[in-house]
Amino acid sequence: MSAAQDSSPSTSEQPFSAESYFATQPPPPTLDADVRNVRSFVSQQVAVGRKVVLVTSGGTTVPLELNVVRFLDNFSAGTRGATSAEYFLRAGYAVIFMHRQHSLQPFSRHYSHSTNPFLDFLELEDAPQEQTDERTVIDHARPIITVHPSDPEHLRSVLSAYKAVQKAGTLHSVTFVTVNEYLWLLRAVSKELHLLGRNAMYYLAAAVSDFFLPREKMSEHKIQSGKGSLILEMDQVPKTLKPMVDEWTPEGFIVSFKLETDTTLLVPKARASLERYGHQVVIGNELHRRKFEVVFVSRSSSSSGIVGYDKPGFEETWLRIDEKASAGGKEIEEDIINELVTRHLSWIKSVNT
Ligand code: PAZ
Repeated sequence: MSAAQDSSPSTSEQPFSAESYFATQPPPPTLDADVRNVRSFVSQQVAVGRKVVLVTSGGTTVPLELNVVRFLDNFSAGTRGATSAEYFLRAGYAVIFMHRQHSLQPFSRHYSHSTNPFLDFLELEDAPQEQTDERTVIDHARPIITVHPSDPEHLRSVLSAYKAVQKAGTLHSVTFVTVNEYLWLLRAVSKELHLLGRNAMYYLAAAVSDFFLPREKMSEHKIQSGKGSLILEMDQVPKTLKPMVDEWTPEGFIVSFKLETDTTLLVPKARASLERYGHQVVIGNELHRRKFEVVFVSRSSSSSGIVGYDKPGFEETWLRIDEKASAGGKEIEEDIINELVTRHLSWIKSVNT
């Protein structure tokens, strides 16, 4: 039976709340192991008093079948998340990098198959032949591999940052593919980070689907063609910012992203999100300009910050980089992370004032 032909009554005429979602949709089988690893990483960071940021990155999929052949995907290469993770590491944070499997990752992103294929840096050279006596020549036959990067200085600096992070043990990766895996992981990891109180930051750059097919509405087998058009009715993915702020990690410094294709919507939608969920910052970005400009929207310092108590005022800060500078290697994430590190610090200090 296809999803379109499923005649079972909709279980979700009311949109899913986070609570009803987690009560009805199954956790991924790897969740417990993932949580154990995150817990051990977090306790190591707590022991040395390091701040931790959860970076989410890449797009989520929405499978259409239980034996999945087809799925809907969300746009995102994972560039924002992978790049930002490097700057957070440089700023002294430990990073939990929760990313879509096979999307870009910190450090290796510089040598992805499309931007800088690593094999193109490698050359095969004949091994020297060794003559043991007049008649015998040992031909080692295996050519030597030599590395010729186009920009050796760049490779050296990426490699040394990567090795330093490996040695310090400050980067921990967790992967998701589906929106369901993402939601379960987000809740579980946020609860683990709760231990850090204000020392935890959440940088939610993943492109998460707004709609999904609940398990009970999914076809078990591949949806068959030949019966006309496919009509799908999808449910709304529950909003996670509200329970994050209210329950999972009330002390965390939470930064969400808002992607639009119409720039004029960025600020009003970011304000609405802050008003509705009560977190700290929304970073707005327009699809085609996202590498050159973003807008930080937050509650203005004059407002009480208590949602529903008074009408909050908002302030906007635009960060921009020159397109020429970008072509020369400047990354807007460097400025985004500098700004957030400053804001996070003053927010931590504000608890004592
Ligand atoms: O991964 P990428 O660099 O190609 O894109 C980053 C982004 C545009 C997905 C991110 O900056 C973002 O806006 N994430 C939130 C998307 C949203 O749900 O509105």
